[in-house]
Parts: sequence; C-alpha cells; structure tokens
Amino acid sequence: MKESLVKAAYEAAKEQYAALGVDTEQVLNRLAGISLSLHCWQTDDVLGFENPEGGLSGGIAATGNFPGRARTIEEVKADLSKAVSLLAGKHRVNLHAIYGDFDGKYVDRDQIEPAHFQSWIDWAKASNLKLDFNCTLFSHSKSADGFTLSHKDKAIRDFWIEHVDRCRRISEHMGKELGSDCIHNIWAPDGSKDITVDRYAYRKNLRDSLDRIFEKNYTNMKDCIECKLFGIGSESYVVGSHEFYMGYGISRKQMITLDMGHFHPTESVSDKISSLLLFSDELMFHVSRGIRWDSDHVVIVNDDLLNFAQEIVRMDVLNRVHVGLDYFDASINRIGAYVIGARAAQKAFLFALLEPLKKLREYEDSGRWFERLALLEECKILPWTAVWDYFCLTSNVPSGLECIEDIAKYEKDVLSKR
Ligand code: RNT
Ligand code: ZN
Repeated sequence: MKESLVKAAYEAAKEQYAALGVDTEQVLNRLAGISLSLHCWQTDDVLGFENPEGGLSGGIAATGNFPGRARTIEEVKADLSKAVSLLAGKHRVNLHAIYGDFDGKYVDRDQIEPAHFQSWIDWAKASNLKLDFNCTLFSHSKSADGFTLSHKDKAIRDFWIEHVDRCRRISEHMGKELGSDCIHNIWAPDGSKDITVDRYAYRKNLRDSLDRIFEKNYTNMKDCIECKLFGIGSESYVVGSHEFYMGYGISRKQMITLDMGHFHPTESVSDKISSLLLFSDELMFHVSRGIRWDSDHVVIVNDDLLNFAQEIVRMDVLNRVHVGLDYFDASINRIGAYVIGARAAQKAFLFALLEPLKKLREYEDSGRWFERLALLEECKILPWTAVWDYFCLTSNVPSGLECIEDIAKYEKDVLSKR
C-alpha cells in the first residue's frame, strides 16, 4: 500500500479511537515493547542437531514434508534471521537443548555445556536478540518407554536430572551474557498410552526430581514448568498434568507455562490467567493452535488468541507474562509459518490494546450490559487494521501482502536449493 494512504488511514483511525478515549500513539509504543520468544524448532520440525536421524518422539509430531527444512545451525540461524527481519519490535529466540553446536560429535544430554551454545549467544548478540532455553526430555533412548524425570528407575531419573541441571546452568550463562533473564522451560513427555495403576508414584517421582532440580538458585535465568493433557502415546495418563504443575508451581513458587494446545478443546487458557496471577508472580505462555488435539498448527488471529491478548491487556499484566510461540507445521513454508504466527500474536495484542477499556468498564460497573456487548462488537469493525499498517510502516517492516512475496522469494532463492 502507498505510504501516503497508510498515513491518511492512520490519521483517521487515530481520531476515531481518540473519541473513544484511546491514544493510538501510546498503543503503538506499548505494542513495540512486547517481545515474543520465537521457537527455533519451526525451522527444522523439532529435529535439532544431536541426532537428527533419530527422529522426533515424546508424544509430539510434526506432519508434512514441505521442502526447505533447515539442516544445519547456520540454516536455522538464517531462517530465524529472515523471519525476524519481517517482524516489528525486538524479540527473543527460544532454543532447545538438542540445538547445541556439537561440531558433528555425539554429545549426550548429561554432557552438554554452555560452550555448546556459545555460537548461538554470539549470533544473538550480533542480531540484537535475547535467548530462552528448554531442556529436551524427548527424542532419546532414555525416554523411549515414555518416562524421564518420573521414571521408576532411579538411574534414569538421575540422568534426566543431570540434563536439566545442565540446561539451567546453560540458561544462566545465556541470561548473563545477553543481559536479559533467560526463561528455561521444562516440559516432560512422561505418560502412558494405557491404564496406569500407579499414577501416584510417577507423580511423586516427578515432584521429587523437580525439587532436586530447583535446589540450585540462579540470578540470570527463570524457570517455568509446562503441563499437558495428553499426547500421542500418552492418551491415558500424563504425569505432568495441569493439576500437578499448578500445585507444584504455587507451592514451590515456580512459574507455570500454559500452552494453548494443552487443554481440552473447549477449555480456554485465557480464563486461567486472572486466577493464576492471583497466586503467582509470573506466567509463561506457549502460543499455539490446537485443532482437535495438540496439533501445533500455525497461530492465527482467532477468538482464542484475541481472548488471550485481551485478558493480559485488560489485567494490565504485560510485565508479568512471557509470550513464546510453540507450533511446528512442516506442511507449509516454515519461515512463512513463523511470520504468520508472530504477526498474528502482535495483531491480537494490538487489537487488545486498542480496546476502549475505560468505557467498557463503566458500562460493566453500571450494569449496562447491552452497551458493553454492543461496544465490544463495534471494536471488531473499528479501523484497527489501519493502525496495524501504520505500525508496520513506521517499524520498517513490509505489509502482510509484501511479506508473502518476500517469503516466496526466499523460498525460491534459498529454501528450494536445500
Ligand atoms: C509439547 C510442548 C513443548 C514442545 C517443545 C518442543 O507438547 O508443547 O513445549 O512443543 O518443547
Ligand atoms: Zn509447549
């Protein structure tokens, strides 16, 4: 779109929002301050560099075989840089332990060191990005029977405790080097396909393993723990359920991660925020789009995403939440997948920030619920898209339609040659 048109549309929108008590300039500043943590694993279908031939296991699956998967660290970095170049704002990259720079050697999970991530830190520094981290408790022979930190065999639990311990140390190093707390997420796939007659014992093991892991305190990293309802192969029982981690997080003062694909399809993550933030300081989110199950589809602007952003903005808790993306669609251009999802998250926050909240609350508090609903409906057709176009223009990133062409060119020039 022509620059003059974007500007004219924005000026008109600005006036319309001002009449409702919303300052669009302030909204744009707040939007630019929201950092998303971009998951590295959309580039290569969660394979990593430890043993890519080993494949993905642990109840998660990437489906599709669109050409152009990143096969080396350099390719992952190039793809992430490409995606970031199409996003306004400053962001973070979320790494998994299997993405270490192992120099072609096999380094087992209980052997990884900060040095294996130094090239990532250097790249992040040079790219003006911050890093987050995840221990990898899947895709490994010692997780093959479905259990890791909750395993009945102490030696296997100890192996994974050592791994997580090292991952926390690596996170501390990343946070320190980059001057921004590194968020380390623990997701354990532990669970089983069929009826489990000792559910309590596994959960007790998981609790005790986590207690051991958290004995050490760090100052440049923050921990978070992610629950799940079920996975492929863990349909009957998941050790780290929502109740488990909610209990653990609240009693141990640890941050909980809520993944939008990890609940019953009609259960919404957005409604959990106002409850959980009464009892814990911060929350981590994995923004995802589950279709029928934890399918990890590319995030789009839908009611789930809008409700999520609205809750955070309405509660004014942007400074108490961390927003990471988590999906892996191998059936479409993978850079496109990042850009659609990240921009969708930004659009949802923009939509939420533009809400005439004062007026809506006045209606609510005086029992004028027709007016509240009517104004919420009006918000959907207010010119928020003009504000979005202006945000892209002033952040020097292409508009949505230009992105399509840009990504298609990258596919032709780079991805198709892999
Ligand atoms: C799995 C969890 C977890 C993973 C990543 C790769 O269901 O959502 O967060 O997606 O760790
Ligand atoms: Zn997740």
